[in-house]
Amino acid sequence: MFWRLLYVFLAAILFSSLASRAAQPARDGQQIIVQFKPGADDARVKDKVEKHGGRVKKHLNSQGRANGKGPLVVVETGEPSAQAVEKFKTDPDVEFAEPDWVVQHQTGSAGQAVPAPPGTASDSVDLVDPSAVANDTYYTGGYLWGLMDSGAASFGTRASAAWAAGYTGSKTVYIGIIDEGVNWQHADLASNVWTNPFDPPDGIDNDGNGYVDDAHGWDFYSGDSSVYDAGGDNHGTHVAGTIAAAGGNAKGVVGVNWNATLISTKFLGPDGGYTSDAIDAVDYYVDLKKRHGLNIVALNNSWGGGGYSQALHDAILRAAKAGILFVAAAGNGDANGIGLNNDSVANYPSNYDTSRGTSTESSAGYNAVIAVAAIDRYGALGTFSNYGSRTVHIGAPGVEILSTVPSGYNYMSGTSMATPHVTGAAALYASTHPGQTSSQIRQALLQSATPSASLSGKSTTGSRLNLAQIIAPLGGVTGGTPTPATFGKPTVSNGQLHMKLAGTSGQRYQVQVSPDFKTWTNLTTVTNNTGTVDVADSVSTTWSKKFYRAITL
Ligand SMILES: [Ca+2]
Ligand SMILES: [Ca+2]
Ligand SMILES: [Ca+2]
Ligand SMILES: [Ca+2]
Repeated sequence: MFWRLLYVFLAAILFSSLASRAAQPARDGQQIIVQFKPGADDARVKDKVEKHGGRVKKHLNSQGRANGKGPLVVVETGEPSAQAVEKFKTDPDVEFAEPDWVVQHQTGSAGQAVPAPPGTASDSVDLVDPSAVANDTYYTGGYLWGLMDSGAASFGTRASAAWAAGYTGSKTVYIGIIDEGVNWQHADLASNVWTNPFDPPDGIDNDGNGYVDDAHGWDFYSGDSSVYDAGGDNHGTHVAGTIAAAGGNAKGVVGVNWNATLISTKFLGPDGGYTSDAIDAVDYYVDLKKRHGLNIVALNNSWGGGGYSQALHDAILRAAKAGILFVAAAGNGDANGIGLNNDSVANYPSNYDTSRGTSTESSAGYNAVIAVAAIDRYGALGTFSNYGSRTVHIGAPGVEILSTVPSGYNYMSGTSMATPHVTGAAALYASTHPGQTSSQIRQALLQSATPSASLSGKSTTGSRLNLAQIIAPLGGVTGGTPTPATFGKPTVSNGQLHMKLAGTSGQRYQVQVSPDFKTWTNLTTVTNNTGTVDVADSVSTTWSKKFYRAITL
């Protein structure tokens, strides 16, 4: 009797803790996930499911099958999932059964007026990036605090320092976005969205991955190939822009990466999404990486909710073994939006750990999960942001983040917005360190982070993301440190472009020019004797844009 009472008491505590998380969503299916043992074939699975009063909704496209695992199945139960799970658990053909948790994206308030796009660049400014970093108008207007570098006091990621050193990402780095869909036609995203070369749109699943014409990814929410559906997908499109909105196109925003290749898997709709669809999404990327060799570096997971899922843990373990990082939002607090301690009550998926295996999938030998808390522009932890000295790894900008949405640009706040800064950092780092393993990339991101009072005792590193620290020290520029933000606005006279270069008096500079921020050519050397010095260049050019930078000699 005593033990029975104790059990009930514990269950009550767990239940109340879970209940204090985000409110239960409408898409609360009476459905469960069942992992069958290897011997069970499809007919046996169907029999067993019907015997327990359920219906096979679908077979997951589990990569586990390749490793000799049995079928992984979503079952519609017609009764509360907890009740159904108990029935299946005791079946000798079943490895494990669990609720198919409904999860939500992790965005807090979005309420903030969007500034008008700061003046469309004039002809002369279009030719020259006055800050010598990025010419995207919301960047030059100072709205993208999360990417900026205003010196030691900056709480942004200082991505601009990496750009100034010439590192702006690469199309050969692939990132998976498991979220709502992404508007792949957005003018500031289109150039960085993946088009599947293995499955042209012809009504046939040419690459045999189970998804017909998955041209830009797959929509697991609706079970179709359109990863963007008009009227929604704000959150997924916003996340995509922070990772890799096109940079240097004199338009809108810029992502941590100016260039990258984004692959969208939609599984969230207005009423959330099922964990089973997230599992299929993870395996979708594992398949692309394993069969086609795509350099998929990380998956962005700005969502969460529900309880532990062994089936999802197994999928993340499979991804980790394929060298794919799993970057996850720490979560946005309780029903009142007050941040919670993930050490006390686990938040999923950010609390998964791939250094630990399960009864069905062995350890990956390292943790591929990076759990991300949100900070604001003053370095404070977002009031909504979850934290955890053992379970949250790093902080990143997540309050008042301006990025792409289907209709243009908008602000959003949440650990959802912090997460893509870290995913973007993994991509940028991978583009500059091509030989590194996922474990090394993760270690580099965490070790180079900057200690922050607000994250001390609230994360394993006690630190915030710092791209100046992780990427800029690579150098790659001989003769000194690039000095961004030192050019004045250009003027044109007598066929010459003139810019004032401000800097240290007496300093000599090598001025370089580039059409794409990648290849730099020496233009001239100048010595700054009076605080500013005039730099001149011909206006005639075959390039559509010109970027300038100055390097101390
Ligand atoms: Ca096709
Ligand atoms: Ca396909
Ligand atoms: Ca769709
Ligand atoms: Ca842009």
